[in-house]
Formats: sequence, structure tokens, C-alpha cells
Amino acid sequence: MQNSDPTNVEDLRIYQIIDANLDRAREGLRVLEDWARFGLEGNDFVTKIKDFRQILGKNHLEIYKQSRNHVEDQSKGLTHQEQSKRKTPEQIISSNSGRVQEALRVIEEFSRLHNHALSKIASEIRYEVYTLEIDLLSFSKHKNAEKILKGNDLYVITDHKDNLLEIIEEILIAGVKIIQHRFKTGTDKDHLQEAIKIKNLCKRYNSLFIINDRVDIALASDADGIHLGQDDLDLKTARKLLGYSKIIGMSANNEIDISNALKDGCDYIGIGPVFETKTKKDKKPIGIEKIKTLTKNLNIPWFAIGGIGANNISYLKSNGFKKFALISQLMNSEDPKQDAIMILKQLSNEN
Ligand code: 3NM
Repeated sequence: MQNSDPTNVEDLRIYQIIDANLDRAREGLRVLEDWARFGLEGNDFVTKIKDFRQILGKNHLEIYKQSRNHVEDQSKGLTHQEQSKRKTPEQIISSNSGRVQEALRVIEEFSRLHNHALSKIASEIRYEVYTLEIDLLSFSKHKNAEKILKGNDLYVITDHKDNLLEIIEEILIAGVKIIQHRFKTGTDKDHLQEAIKIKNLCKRYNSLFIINDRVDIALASDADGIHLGQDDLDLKTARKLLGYSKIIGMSANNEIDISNALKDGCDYIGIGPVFETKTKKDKKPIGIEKIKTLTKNLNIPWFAIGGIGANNISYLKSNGFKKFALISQLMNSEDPKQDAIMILKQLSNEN
């Protein structure tokens, strides 16, 4: 402690500011820590946040605590309107990270003259909390998407249709939670425009929105993820460009492609074609038995694809298949909503 006089009223007021902001910073960190532990099961985050809390705790000197008894805080107990509006875990992460950053900035400024060590600590942790906030939000978004992938067995892929938005909305109303936008002919401008419209629909129905092939369109439309074929950009590069918040799925139909996808951190796999399909005429079906072998020890979600519809889902289920991706069955349907409801019912039936 340099230049400090605990009997001087001005110094006492400064200690009180530091005292209040040390409490504020640690409380905010505790909120982040608890969400990291219980909401995200992110042990690395927990350890890091706990370290920050403990460092601040050690530096919460008696002299700061004592100042509480000397000067009355006129704003004690006041809450701000914004506090009662917070809802989602993501909003809680953001607001509490902001609170910690602000408190640390105040500590940094007011301790600079009399406690340089604390000022430096506050500055260092503040910078780390900026990154922590971004990482926690990415992790949280990724976890949400993973949960949707794990908890839903129907994955619907789009085709070129004049009334595509209507079809998609019907399918979303039916309860489908994973939509992939597949756009094979047309300009990039049209591609992006359509993607943004579908993304907004998916957001309204809390469904996952995934872009086929194109990392740039996924970024520009703020999709939840991308689906890559074997000839598209490699997974590591896509991850570098998209960051951790997005999910990345891959098409794979042999041992090597599957093991590479897993090694590179793929979130789910599409395997097929199971049967012959008009949508991909040039691809030979790999059949049920081969898919069973390939997926025997697969511990990430995988979706069977190719020629799948209401007529063969029960049969595939009886062979142990659980998750299905389809295009023509719903894109060419006379009543996409009813058909989606029927398929979802088939999928939710045991056996
Ligand atoms: N990928 P439908 S099969 C887009 O095997 C696609 O990777 C496949 O369309 C693969 O449901 C396929 O109309 C077409 O058969 C799926």
C-alpha cells in the first residue's frame, strides 16, 4: 500500500468504492462460474473463473472492508430496470460479464495511486473477462445446438421450390427442429437471401438452421451451423472461419471419412445413401448392413440419408437406425405439415 491514510475521509471513500466493486466483481464471477459448472459442464471455465474470484478475494484487504462502517452508501439496494428484464442464460452471461468488467475498471482506476498491485490485477483480469464472455457465449450456443441434434431424430433438407418458405413453415409448425438449406442452382445473392429468410423462420420456431456446403453463406446468414461434403472445405478450416459457436456436420460413408471427421471435431454425421434416390442419382446406395457396421461405435449423432420416407422408416428403425435426414419425402409432399407430423409420430414410437 502506497500513499494511503486510513483516517483521511477522501481515502475512506476510495476504499469504499474499491470494497463495493470487489464484491460486485466477485458476485458477477460467481454467476458466470455457476452457469459454467451447472449449465455448461465446462470444467476449464470453472477453474479459470474460480481463480479470478480467489485472487480478488485475497486482495480484498481489511482496510477496504472496514470502510463500510465509516461512510454511508446512499445508493445501497437500488436496482436498475434492466436487471428485472434478464431472461436467458446468454443474457445473464453478457450482463454479468459486463458487470465484472465495469467493477474491475473502477478498481483499476481507484487503486492505482495507493495499491498499484491491485490496480494491475484488476486490469489483467478485466482483459481476460472480455475473452471469457465470448468463449462462454460460444460454448453455450454450441451446447444448445448439440442438445437439439441429440434430442431430435428428423432432419429436413430443402430443395428448390417456388413456395419453399411456406413448405418450411408448415414443417416447422409440425415440430421439426433441424432444417438444412441446400441450394444448388442460382446466384449467390439469391442463395443468401433465401437463407436469411429461412434462418428467420427457424429462429421463430426455435429450430436449428444449417447451411449446406457454403461457409460464407453460413456466416452471412448467421446460421447455427454448416454441413460439409467430402469435397467441400475441410472441417478444420471451416472451424477456424466459423468459430466454436457453430456446429459442423459432415457427409461420410466409409471408415476413413468417419474417423477423420471425428478426429477433427465433427458434431454430427450424415451417412448414405441408404437406398437409391432420385435426389442423388449418381451415388450408389451403401445399404443397411454396411451402415450398421460403420456406426457400431459412433458416439456422435448420425443421420441416415437417401431414399428415406414414411414407407421405410419403421423398417430402418427395426434395424437400429434412429435418426433420419430427408429431402423429397417432405419437399414434394402435398401436405408437408401432415406428413411431417406423421413421420415425427413414427419416430417417437418405441421400437
Ligand atoms: N446426400 P432424398 S443422399 C443430399 O448419401 C443427399 O450423402 C446423400 O434425398 C448422401 O431424401 C442425399 O430425397 C439425397 O432421398 C437425399
